[in-house]
Amino acid sequence: MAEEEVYRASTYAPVNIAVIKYWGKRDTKLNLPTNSSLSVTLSQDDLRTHTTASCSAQLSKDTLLLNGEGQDISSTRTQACLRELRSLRQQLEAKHATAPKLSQMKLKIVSENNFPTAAGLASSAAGFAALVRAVADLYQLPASPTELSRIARQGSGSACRSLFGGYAGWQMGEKDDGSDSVAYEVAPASHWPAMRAIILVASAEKKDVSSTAGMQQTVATSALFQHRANNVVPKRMNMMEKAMKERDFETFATLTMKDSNNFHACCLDTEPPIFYMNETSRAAVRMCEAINKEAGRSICAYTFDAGPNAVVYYLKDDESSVVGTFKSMLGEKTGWEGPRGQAIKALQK
Ligand code: 2P0
Repeated sequence: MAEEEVYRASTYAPVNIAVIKYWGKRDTKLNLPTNSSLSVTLSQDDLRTHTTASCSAQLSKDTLLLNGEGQDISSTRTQACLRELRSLRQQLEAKHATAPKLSQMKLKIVSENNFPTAAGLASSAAGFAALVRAVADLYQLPASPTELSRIARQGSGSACRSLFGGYAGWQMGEKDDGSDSVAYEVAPASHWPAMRAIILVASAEKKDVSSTAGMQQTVATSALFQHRANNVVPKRMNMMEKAMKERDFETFATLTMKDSNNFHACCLDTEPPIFYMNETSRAAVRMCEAINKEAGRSICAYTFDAGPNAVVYYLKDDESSVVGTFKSMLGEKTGWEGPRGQAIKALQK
């Protein structure tokens, strides 16, 4: 009988690491940012969330399971995503009288991350992107990745970029309702197959200041941040997009490192100051600088998010110079910790 039928859809969404960072909201409810951003999506084989969404008339409440543990689904962010998706499904059901009334059924969402929690990677980006696409697939919504990115952004800002593979941008938009604050594809992963990344795990501990709280402290107190949002990032967006499209690694590397440093300078300029990088992170910066100096050009680029772990981008041909040097440093036990030989390679093809 139709009432007992279980409807189900599964999908993957990758982790993305920003090279022009999102930091600051102009609307905290809708996660509307104060500047646009750009990211590189890590390979789905390495770092991704797998999510299955199902619904049936038998379910009595919405549930969300992450890595086998029940999660609080009542948060306003998750509720905003589910409300939008149900509303789109209702519109579809109104148009097609024979479509089953999935919008009236409760949802069961089951997610698994394939990367170790110890990596200290923000999983909210891949998590919300996978959740939104799994439910959209379940509801058979004719929604484009752009439309889904508008919904995922309400779960977590950076999640909108994980709806696209490869090189993705998030345009800040201008409208108060957020309808133009969406992600877009700059280039697919296949555009630059030599790109590689390694994640150096400096600490697996939870960060002191969450991104959500930290960025609003910065917005409220840092004059440097105003300069970043108004003057620095808009210029870098164009330059970085061009570097990605032209596969210009040196420009990509220079801008990636400069933007990471500019973001962390704004954190330091916040009252009270926010320290995400630690002594081990700074050792990675020095190591990249030394590798680039030795090569006579930028062959690796570090970037740090709201935590001490480094993501280092490099090209396949420079693997031995970059990874080899880091491996020898890691072998000396300089404070790096983490699974899989203390460093996680991502973007392996
Ligand atoms: C980014 N980060 O662009 C930047 C760089 C951290 C540093 O996006 O409040 O978890 O959920 O919108 O997306 C982390 O912030 O914040 C982040 P919310 P989110 O990737």
